[in-house]
Amino acid sequence: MSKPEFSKEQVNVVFVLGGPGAGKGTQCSKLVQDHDFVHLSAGDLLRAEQARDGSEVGALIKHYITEGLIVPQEITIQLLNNAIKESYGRGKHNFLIDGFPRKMDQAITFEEVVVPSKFVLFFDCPETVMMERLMERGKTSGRDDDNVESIKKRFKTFEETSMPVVEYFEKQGKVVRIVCDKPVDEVYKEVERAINEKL
Ligand code: UP5
Ligand code: MG
Repeated sequence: MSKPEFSKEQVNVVFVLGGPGAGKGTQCSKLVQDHDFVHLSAGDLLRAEQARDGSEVGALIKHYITEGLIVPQEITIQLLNNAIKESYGRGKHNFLIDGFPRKMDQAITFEEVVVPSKFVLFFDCPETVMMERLMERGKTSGRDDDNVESIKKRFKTFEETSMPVVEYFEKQGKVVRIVCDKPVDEVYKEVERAINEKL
């Protein structure tokens, strides 16, 4: 087996997982303001690739996202690897990888090929709360997947495909579970505590 691109000494990777609308992006943005992190949202990278003129995989990405399905790992891992390399070249070492890995194959390949993660922040939030947040955001977000049909599909994929990833890391003792059904700043206090303890 080949070595990962980066070692754990060179790069700190924190995976930020949780259901659609749990608040991953919101909390990562706050962490970036107060700490020396680069925030890489796999969903944002995929949406940017979808919108890029001349992208050969744009239509495929749009289909997967609208259906709430997981885009084939080759595409997402390459986008993440490129983004990490680019930031590392600018002297950055700490990365929040938001919304990834959300399928077992991605978890294993990323750690084999790019870098093993340090730990996982898992945002735990009831579906009713996430649905409310996403429907509200959908009024202005312009996201192809912020509508009831897509949201229900995203919830199903999260339960069936992404929760096994959380359980896989839980067995390794790498997961910090954070309850997210609280105001943003209260959630953030717990997030910061986890970061200060674990990194
Ligand atoms: N909000 C946030 N926190 C709040 C709080 N504590 N109290 C009250 N309101 C709160 O938040 C969502 C909304 O809730 C916002 O309006 C916010 O103000 C409010 P946000 O921080 O955006 O939540 P987040 O968890 O980031 O929700 P998001 O919709 O981005 O999560 P998803 O996981 O669904 O989306 P992502 O962009 O990661 O992925 C989209 C799709 O891309 C996937 O469904 C999949 O098709 C594809 N994908 C892949 O195929 N592979 C990947 O590796 C990643 C994505
Ligand atoms: Mg997000």
